[in-house]
Parts: sequence; structure tokens; C-alpha cells
Amino acid sequence: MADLQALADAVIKGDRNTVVKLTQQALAEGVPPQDVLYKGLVAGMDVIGKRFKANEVYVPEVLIAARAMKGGMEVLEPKLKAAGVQPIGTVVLGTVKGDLHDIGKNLVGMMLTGGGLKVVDIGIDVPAEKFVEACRSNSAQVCALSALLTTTMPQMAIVVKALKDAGVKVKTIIGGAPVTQNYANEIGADGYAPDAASAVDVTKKLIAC
Ligand code: B1M
Repeated sequence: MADLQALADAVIKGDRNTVVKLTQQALAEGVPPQDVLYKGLVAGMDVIGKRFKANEVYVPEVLIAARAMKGGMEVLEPKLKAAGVQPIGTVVLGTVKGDLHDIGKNLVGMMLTGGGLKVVDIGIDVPAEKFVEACRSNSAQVCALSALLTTTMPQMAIVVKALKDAGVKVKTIIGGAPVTQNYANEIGADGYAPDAASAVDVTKKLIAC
């Protein structure tokens, strides 16, 4: 019988082969795709997120867990589409103009995907106009901005203002090593997260309110 706890455990261990096998098995046994997603894959990533926040695991473990989850998602995606299961929201994600750092951004993207969100990753060195266009064309609920340099942080203020000026109804979340909650308040961003796991919690809260 399908064991969704074993599936979650395989994600936590980063055991991609077992994740793929247990996902296939659960679907073959008629477990609803949304249960496989939320009680298996997402539940596993949730544990990884909590451990990451508590410094019990580090970036490599998160990347390995995310890769394992991706294996399960590849099996699951066609079934989710067929069952009409919608992601809980759409997030446009990018590193701001002038900034080429993408390791943290990619981690945020993986955790958001792991949290059941659709992520439109528009890359690095992204100018404000591109954020505006991507949020509009994807009807995003949240625009997520990453910056690693003190010199590129002001770009976040430019993006937040550009979205407001363009009348795009989207919540903004910012993060990256030099970024703080105070800075988010200062530039009028709706949310701030210190790490990739918190970014999922904050994004879900922004979508809910
Ligand atoms: Co750069 N770099 N770098 N660098 N680099 C830093 C950031 C720096 C702190 C190093 C230092 O001097 N000690 C420093 C910035 C100083 C400052 O401004 N305060 C620096 C500098 C100065 C530079 C250059 C200017 C160096 C030069 O050329 N003279 C240059 C700038 C290039 C540019 O962007 N225009 C540069 C270049 C590079 C590389 C290309 C060589 C490379 C990037 C490769 C890549 O990303 N593909 C690089 C790297 C690797 C680093 C360090 C070593 C590591 C960054 C990293 O990936 N960390 C970094 C020093 C350090 O942090 N120890 C440094 C791991 C990653 C998982 O963490 O990105 O912080 P992080 O993401 C975290 C959180 O911040 C948060 O979640 C993530 C996971 O928990 N987070 C978010 C990130 N985005 C978020 C968004 C959210 C929420 C949370 O919501 C949307």
C-alpha cells in the first residue's frame, strides 16, 4: 500500500530514485495526485525547510532534497494537470539589475516550488521593466526580488515603485544577504524573508491576505 510518509522521508533523505518509485507506486494504487503532492513531496520539503531554518541542514542537503522532489514532480505533473490541480499561486522571481548572484535565488525558487507554488524564474540582472512585464503577463500574485550586493539593493526600491506606478496588483517580497526587514519597510515591500524556507511562509501569507 502507498506510504506517503515513506515518500516524504525519501525527499528528506534526498533519495531521488526512491522518490520516483514511491510516486509512481502511489499513483498506480490510485492515491489522488494532490495527496501525493502535499502529503508526500511537499511534506518532505517542509521538514527540510524547517531543518534549514534551524541550521540542522545546509545548502547541499536542501539542493539534494529539491532534486529528489523534482524527480517526483516529473512523474506527478501530468497527473496534476489532468486532475485540474492548480498551484496555490504564481510567483515571479528574479535577481535585480546589476546583480549576478543566483544561488540563493535558485534555492528560494526550489523551496517555493516545493511549497506548491508556480515559479516563473526570470533570471539574474533583471531590470524593473522586465519584472513589471513578467508579473503582468503571468498574472502573478507575488513578485520576489533577490539581491546580494549593497550596491544593487536600491534596485529593489526601483522595482517596487515601478510595479506600483504601472498599476500591477502584485505583492512584493525581498531577500538576500544584505537585505533586512527594516529595508523592506523603508521601500514599501510587502514582505521580507531571511532565508529560502521563510520565503515560502511569507509568500503563502502574502497570497492568503
Ligand atoms: Co559575490 N559577493 N560578488 N560572487 N559572493 C558576495 C555576496 C560578498 C558578500 C562577498 C564578500 O565580499 N564577502 C560581496 C558583497 C558585498 C556587499 O555588497 N555587501 C560580493 C561581491 C563584492 C561580489 C563582486 C562585486 C566581486 C567582484 O567582482 N569584485 C561580484 C559582483 C558580480 C555582480 O553580481 N555584478 C561578485 C561575483 C560573484 C560570483 C559571480 C563569483 C559568485 C556568484 C555565482 C552565482 O551566484 N552564480 C559570487 C559568490 C558565490 C559570492 C558568495 C561567496 C556566496 C553567495 C552565495 O551564493 N551564497 C558571497 C559571500 C558569502 O555570502 N559568503 C558573495 C549561498 C546562498 C545560498 O546564500 O545568496 O545569501 P544567499 O541566499 C540565501 C539568503 O540570502 C536568502 O535565501 C538564501 C538561502 O537561504 N535569499 C532570499 C536570497 N535571495 C532571497 C530572496 C527572498 C528571500 C530570501 O525573497 C524573494
